[in-house]
Parts: sequence; structure tokens; C-alpha cells
Amino acid sequence: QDLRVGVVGAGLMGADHIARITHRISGALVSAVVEPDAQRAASAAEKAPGAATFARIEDAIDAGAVDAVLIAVPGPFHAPVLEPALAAGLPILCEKPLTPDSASSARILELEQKLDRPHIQVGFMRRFDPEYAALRDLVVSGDAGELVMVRGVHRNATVPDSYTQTMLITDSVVHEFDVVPWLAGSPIKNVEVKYPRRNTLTPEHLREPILVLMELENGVLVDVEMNVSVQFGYQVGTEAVFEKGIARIGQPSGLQQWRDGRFAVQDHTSFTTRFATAYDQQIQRWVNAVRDGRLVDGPNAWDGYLVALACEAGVKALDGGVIEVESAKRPAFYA
Ligand code: ISE
Repeated sequence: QDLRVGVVGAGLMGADHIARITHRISGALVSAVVEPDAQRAASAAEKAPGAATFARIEDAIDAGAVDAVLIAVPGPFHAPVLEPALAAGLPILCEKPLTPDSASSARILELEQKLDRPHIQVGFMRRFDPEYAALRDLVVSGDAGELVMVRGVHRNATVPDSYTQTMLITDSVVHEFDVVPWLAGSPIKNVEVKYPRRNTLTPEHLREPILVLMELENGVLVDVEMNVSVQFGYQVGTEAVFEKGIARIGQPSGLQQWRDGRFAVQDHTSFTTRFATAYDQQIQRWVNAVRDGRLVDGPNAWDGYLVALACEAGVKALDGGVIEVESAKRPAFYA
């Protein structure tokens, strides 16, 4: 019996996950598309044979149409979906961030802890990228000695007008706030933001690129160039400096071409292709975990809460200074 997944939100990520579940994942199908925009709902549902459409998650739950929920609406709309889904005891895959701030994330943790075990997995897909996983294995093995520094680039071609200055942190660097502590095995201690000369091609209301500096509890230093106006494509790359060597991930690996006196490599223009394998792995492993009763196989709501704390420091750091990240002790429920 396939897991009946209700996909909430039929925007870019929702549509991408609907196609993934329908064509590339085994053991699951999209049984419901929950989307207030009726036209968008209908066109998304057309691509998932047998899927019903609902305007609200409560309607899908009341109709008994879903065994699990995948939340792909923007972050500010996560809590109103998480709450009824938790109340119904449904397993949830929630796209990042868990919620936009730590207070609302803490409220979700409280509700979740009324259940017998964690039910929420958060969509920090980088942990499922094969290269990130290989880099983490290298850190854990100690083969290259201790990790000393992490240098990262996170580059988007452009962003829509709706993208705000704080979204540099809450929508984009949010990924580094999850993946870096996971890679390095240490929480973030503090965050600082530096501004180079502004890119005149960035939307008028933004001041970027930014350079984000993080100090981890274990002394590892991290720098991330967050740049959302590079124009030419999508790049997420990391260089890790170890005691006995350097490791690099996220280099272009597409089609190589020699032509007209030039050498060129095809590169990504969107996170949907750059992280396609990671998204596939993430959803497949979540589906497997739900089907065999583990419910979560990846970052959980506690990880989402820690990221919310880091984002709060990051947003403050946009105004200057070295900002300490509030520390928190993982409850046994999330061990
Ligand atoms: C977007 O929401 C994502 O999650 C992408 O991974 C990130 O690269 C981009 O900057 C965000 O806006």
C-alpha cells in the first residue's frame, strides 16, 4: 500500500515534489494537493493521477485523504499547517525553515512533544546531497585530521522583488546554519556579517552580497559568501580546510565541451537541478521512514529550532557586530 501524501502548496517547490513523488519515488503517491489558489491546485493535481484538491489542510484531514503531509508553502505559513497536522498525529516533511522565528518554533516543539515521538522532518536537503555526505564522512573519519575552517559560496543568479534583506539570512543562509553544524559536529557560537561593495545589479531594496562569518563552539571558523545577484547561474560550493589537507565539493560537473576555441562546462541555474539528487534522496528516505514507523530520517524539528536561533542572531548581525547564538540543550525526546 503506497503512502498517501498530501502536498501543501503548489508553487515551485510543491510542484517539484509532486513530480518527484509521482515519477521518481517508490512507495508513495500524491493523494491530495492543498492549495488555496484553485487554478494552481487543479493544474498541479493534473500531474498527479488520482490526487484530490483541497483549499485547506483541515479539509484534507477531515476527508481522510492523507497518511502524511509535505509542507511546501512559504515559511510564514508553516505553523498553520503544522498545528492541525500534528493534532491529527500525521507524519510531516516540512520545507525549510520550520517556522520563521524561535518562539513559533518552540510552540511547534511543545505540540510535537504531546505525541509519542518526533513526527516532523525539516527539509534541509543539503544533508542528502552525496557530496555533502562524503565531506561529512571525511570529517567524522578523521582521515585528514581535524577540520579547521570551512569556506563556502552560496550564489543565486537573481531573486524576485519579494525577496527582502532579512531573507538573505532566513531564506538562504538558513541552509548553512543547518548544514555547517552537521558537517563540523559543533553548534554555532556567533555570527557576523560584513558588507563588501554593493552589486549595482541587485534589486534596489537589497544590500548584498554579504559575507557571513560564523565561529563554531569547537573553534572552527566558517565564511560564506551569500550572493543573490550573480546573474550567470546557481552555485553552492564548499572548501573545507583540514589539518592534513583540503577538500572541495560543489564544483561544476555537467557536460564539458570544447568548441570554437573555448572550453565550457554546463552548470546549474537553479537549486531544483543542483540539489535534485538531494531532494530525491530526502523524500525517498522520509517515505521509507514513515512506512516502517520511524517517521523521521533526517533533520528534525529540534534541528529546525536551532536554525531559528541562529537566524535570529544572523538577522541582528545584518546591522553589525558579532552576535552570539542562544544555546539550547537537545531534549531527550529529540535524541
Ligand atoms: C531558496 O529558498 C532556497 O532554499 C535555495 O536553496 C537557496 O539557494 C535560495 O537562496 C533560497 O532563496
